[in-house]
Amino acid sequence: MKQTSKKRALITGITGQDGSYLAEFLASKGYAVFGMIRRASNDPLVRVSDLVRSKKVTILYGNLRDIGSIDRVIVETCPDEIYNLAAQSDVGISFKCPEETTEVNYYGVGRLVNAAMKANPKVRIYQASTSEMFGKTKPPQNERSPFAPVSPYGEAKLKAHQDFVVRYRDAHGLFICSGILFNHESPLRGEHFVTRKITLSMARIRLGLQESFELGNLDAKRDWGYAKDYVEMMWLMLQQNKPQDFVIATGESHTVRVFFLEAANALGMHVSFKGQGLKEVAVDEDTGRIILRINKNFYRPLEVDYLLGDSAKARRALGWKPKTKFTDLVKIMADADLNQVRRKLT
Ligand code: NAP
Ligand code: F7E
Repeated sequence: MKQTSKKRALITGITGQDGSYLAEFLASKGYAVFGMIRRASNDPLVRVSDLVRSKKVTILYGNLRDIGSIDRVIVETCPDEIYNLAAQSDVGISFKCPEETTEVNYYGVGRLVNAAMKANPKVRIYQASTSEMFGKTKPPQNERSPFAPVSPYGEAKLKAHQDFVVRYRDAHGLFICSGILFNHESPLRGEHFVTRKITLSMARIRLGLQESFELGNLDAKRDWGYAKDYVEMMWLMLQQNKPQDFVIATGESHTVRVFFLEAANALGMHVSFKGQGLKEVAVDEDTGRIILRINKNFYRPLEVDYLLGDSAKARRALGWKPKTKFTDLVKIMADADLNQVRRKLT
């Protein structure tokens, strides 16, 4: 009987939130999974699942800033599919480090795509594009909406989408797709993103380990989904007959303020807001203590006010349906942080 060899998938950014979930998903589909990581001064695998830490995923050192390392990783892994999740993904930081952001999120994509295409013109590539490319565009946003990014992060991602996804598909017949994903969160989310900052801080306040914390703009609206639900769509995009771009979103949008209130609710806390503008605070009704203050340093020089995705195309073509409701997502994150903080106490 003819042995069918395993499909080979290379994930860049495997140490991040999506990389970890995607590695688990692809391994469950029977793929040989390879992950590219960059050198760090401490354990780069702290945030990821046991599977990524286990020998079931092959880890290789490489950096999107280093063409030699990318060439070597591609030669050593011979991937059928590449998922480019590596990025400087923090929008706020992109205003402070625009050059690093452009270097990784734009030029890095070009290095990877060129190296991959040279090694195997039939390779299939997923590019992690983003709702930040819509920026100031009026909601709801879909694949036909104009792009209007306001941050160096959004700009670099948009240029990568235009130059290395759309143009390479047209000019070279490359199988490359952009997943235009709206915000997606989980217990593996980096601690500086607003959702995880809220659930982690609130869990610590609830257990008496922290008095208060600070946020910036409470009125920005985001379409927040559950990261674990989103990674399957990355894979499905690469299984289609034709490469195409898809918006993936829940179609529901909430303010940061509502996320905070929902997290308090999930942790059994009673909170209320008092005051206005930079003087606004949130008070824990049970203790009378101020637990949240506004700090203007957490505001961005330019803000994306309102993101709300229309994923009708993905619903039709990929059968996409978000499985996890907003309140369940907040509960999953709040419970995970409460348990994690409790575990550290014992
Ligand atoms: P994340 O947790 O911040 O992970 C980013 C990954 O990129 C990390 O593994 C990081 O490695 C790696 N990386 C950064 N610079 C690199 C470089 N120069 N060379 C190689 N690797 C590098 O991000 P995520 O939330 O999982 O998001 C995954 C991708 O989707 C990103 O491209 C992001 O821009 C995009 N995206 C995310 C969302 C969202 O809501 N999560 C929405 C739309 C698009 P270290 O661990 O060493 O830092
Ligand atoms: O901010 C506001 C902030 O940093 C959300 C990345 O994954 O999703 C993410 O980008 C909102 C913004 O995510 C704080 O001003 C208030 O309006 O959690 P965030 P993001 O900027 O939406 C997109 C789709 C990506 O592609 C990105 O890679 O929350 N906000 N106070 C705050 N944000 C942070 N981080 N910290 C605060 O204290």
